[in-house]
Parts: sequence; C-alpha cells; structure tokens
Amino acid sequence: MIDKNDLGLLREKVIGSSRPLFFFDDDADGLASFVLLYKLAGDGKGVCVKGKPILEEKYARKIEEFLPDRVFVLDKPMIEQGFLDGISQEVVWLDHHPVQDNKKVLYFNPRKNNPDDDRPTTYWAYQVAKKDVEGALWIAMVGVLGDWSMALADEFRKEYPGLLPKNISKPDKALFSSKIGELVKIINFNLKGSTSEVMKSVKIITRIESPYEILDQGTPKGKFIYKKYLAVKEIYDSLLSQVVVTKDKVVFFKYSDSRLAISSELSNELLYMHPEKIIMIAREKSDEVVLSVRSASIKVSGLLEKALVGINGYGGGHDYSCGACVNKDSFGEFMEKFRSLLNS
Ligand SMILES: [Mn+2]
Repeated sequence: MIDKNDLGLLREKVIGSSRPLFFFDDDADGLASFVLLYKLAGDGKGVCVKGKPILEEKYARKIEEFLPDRVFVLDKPMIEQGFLDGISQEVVWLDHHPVQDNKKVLYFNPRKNNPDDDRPTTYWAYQVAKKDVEGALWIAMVGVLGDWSMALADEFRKEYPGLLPKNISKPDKALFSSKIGELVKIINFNLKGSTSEVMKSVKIITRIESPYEILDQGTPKGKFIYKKYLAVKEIYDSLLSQVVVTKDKVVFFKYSDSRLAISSELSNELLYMHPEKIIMIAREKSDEVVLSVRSASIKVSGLLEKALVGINGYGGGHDYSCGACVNKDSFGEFMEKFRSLLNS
C-alpha cells in the first residue's frame, strides 16, 4: 500500500502546484486519476499518452510548450530515463504496475511495500482527493473498475445503489451488466480515435459533475460524451457480431482498422460471454499484427512468451490477460507455435 505519510506528500505536491502538467495512460484508470488530481490542483493540463506503456523521451516537448511548475505521470508502467534527465521540473509518478528503478523522479507505487498490492492508480488518487473534490467517488469508481478492481465497490454502492446492484461482487459482472460498467465503456470509448478528438472528450469529462449527465444525457456535455460513445460502439458491435465461436478451444478474430484500437475491450467482453474459451483478437496495422489474448483458467502469458521465441515480435502482460505485437509475415508461424504449445 501507499502509506498515510506518502499520500500526504503526494497531496502536498498536487495542491502546491500552480501549473501542473499531467501525463496519463489512455484508459479509464489513467483518465480518472488525472481528473481527480486535476480537480484537486484546480488548474493545469492533461496529456493522454496513447499507444505504448512507456512515457517516451519525445514527450519532453510538451513541457517546453506548456512550461509547467511540476510534472505528474499517472498510471504509465514505465518512463524513459531520457525524459526525466532532460527536464528541470520535479516529476511525480503515481502508478501500480511492477516497480521500476528510474532516477530523478518522486515515485509512488503500492507495490514498493507489498508486491501483491496492485490496487489501481485511481484508488490512490481518490484517497488524496476525496476530501476536497466534490463528486470524486463516481469518477474514482470508473477508474478502479476499469482496471477490474472492486476496491471502492462498497463505498460506491452506498451512494449510487442503482448503478451497482447489491448482488454484483465480481468485476466482470460489474463491467458487463451494470450501469457503472456501461459508464466505464463510455469513458474508454471516448479515449479512442485521434489525439485531438480524445482531448476534446477529456476536457468535457473534467467538467461533468454527475454520472447521470452522461448516462441520462441530462446536459449538453453529457450528450457529447454519449454521442462519441455511440459512434465507437457502432463499429465495436459490428466487429463483435462478426466473431465466430466454434467448438475450437480458441476464439480467434482478426480485423483491420487503423484508427480504432478496441481489441482489449473486444477480448474482455468475449471472455465474459465465453469463459471456457481462449480469446485471441488480432488487429492488423501496417506490417504488424497487434494481438490481445485472454483466458479465465489458462496462464496465457507463459504460452505467449514461449510462442514468441525466435519470432519477429514481442509481447507481455498479466497471466490471464496479455498482448503481443508480431510482424505480419511471422504471424502464421507464431499462431502454429501457440496452438501446438496449447495442445501439448
Ligand atoms: Mn491502471
């Protein structure tokens, strides 16, 4: 966990910034932690870091543009050391992925004290912001649940019983059969598309006060967010309807859409619908195939790692939820190896 003293220090760093710049991951956990700390600071700017799990050195140019007095990095698993070495401002990093050993950064991560405590970034941002930020709980729940954690479920249920019914205790059920789960999907779909589109949604989300503005489309801001969700959902649902499930242990589906990366959402939902299967969703992107793999019972990351040996590609992730990027020409060979490992 992150102890009280460290949370207090993190809070001081946020409140004590007059022009903070926040880099955050491009998912619900990244966005929600940004919204909470941005509201706590009362000022600043957010940059959604898409595509890679690492904050690359090239992002330092954002600092030259904005000239912040302090820099925050939220929910990014890694930071390129060159980024930290190249800037003079203090960098504060809040994350919950495996612990890194970068220099020149004030690093908050619950795994430093306990490797098994991987409660989402938003959970910690909420502990820091909840006293001062009105309506912090619903946005916090979106971020936490977006990372498949129920860490705030009891607190949330008390305030919003209609959005998370009592009988739901597992994150997959919450994600795919409750109103708060739909809200996670709405937020995630608003993070798809071009950077300028995403930043427009992000700006609007920071100004939304209640989840019902979005769910019931009660205000123009809520309507905007919901409309963007529907546009992505149309593509998503059409892809979902093309997936063929047979007796095969593996559900494999390949699509090519250069604009929208929605494999992770597709594979999560397919696993919820078919928990006995291994889900493999592949997206073709120029000369690469980006793959998302899920299973409820088989440690697919081990299989993935072995299948990648000698293949032009790389991958990683969690035991039951991982991904890879494989050269188009090697993909057939990779799939053969993966299947033979699965059957042995
Ligand atoms: Mn996260």
